[in-house]
Amino acid sequence: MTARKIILDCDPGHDDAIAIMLAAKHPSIELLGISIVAGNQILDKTLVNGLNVCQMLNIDTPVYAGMPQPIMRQQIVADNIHGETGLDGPVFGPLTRKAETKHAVNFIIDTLMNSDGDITLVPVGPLTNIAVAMRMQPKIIPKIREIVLMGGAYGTGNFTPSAEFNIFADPEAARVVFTAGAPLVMMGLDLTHQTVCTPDIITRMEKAGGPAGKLFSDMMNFTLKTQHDNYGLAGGPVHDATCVAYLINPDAFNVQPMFVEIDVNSGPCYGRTVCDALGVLGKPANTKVGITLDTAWFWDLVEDCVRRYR
Ligand SMILES: [Ca+2]
Repeated sequence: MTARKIILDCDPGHDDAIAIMLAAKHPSIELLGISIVAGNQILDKTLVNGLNVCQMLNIDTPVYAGMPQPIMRQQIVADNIHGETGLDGPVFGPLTRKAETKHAVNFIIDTLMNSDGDITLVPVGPLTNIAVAMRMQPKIIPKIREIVLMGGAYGTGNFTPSAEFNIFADPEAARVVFTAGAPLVMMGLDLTHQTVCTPDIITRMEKAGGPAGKLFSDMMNFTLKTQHDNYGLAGGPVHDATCVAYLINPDAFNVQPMFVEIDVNSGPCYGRTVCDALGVLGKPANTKVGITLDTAWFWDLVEDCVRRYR
């Protein structure tokens, strides 16, 4: 089997770091680059976090800095969940790892334009980088094999009652991406909340050992508290890692094709992913929406990837 070529577009972020962990080492994935966007924190911080994770785990994948601001709305961050740095918990050594000089949007455009249509985009933060790339060079759109994103929900949101953070942080960008016509897979909160990382999981990854086991534990012990305090959850879901897991084994997931559109009106549903689960609109489905995953398989996969770092 040839490895699936992906660009991981992220805003690290605790669960982003675990997505990086999976994508960089699993043999089914060829990680072409990591593009960073503002989201969980401002870009200066998410970039440093991405570089810190790569440095600590000896991941030599190129890292690119992208959009520092959403397209239209005023910037928001998720410091309630991810802390002041955007990746509170672990202690990193002095950072020597540097980002590439090329802008992330140009990296995405050039990589897709030079490809044979075999590259999958995996955006797990606000969709700003992807939307700007699509607007700057629309010819990339037919080149995209698939977009497997973390964001949204068909049920309730987590940043407003209607909206999930990644989409709410840049609804206009999400609108661009969801109307582009590229094949979409959406891992929303309904699915990602099935990956709540409870203390027994943290202990398991700690025991798996190595730098990734320690990083996993230092990170997830932090979100254990913030997710509980904010949402009453028994631990931090590792939302973003589900997208990489899906690409490794889509058979471990149940997805339902739906017509999904993004509410960009300035009311209480701003940033909502409106999912036509019952097909009442009669419009063709544009998105495969994640419903359930095999959680036992998922944690085995995470442990397997943790063990690959020594
Ligand atoms: Ca993220």
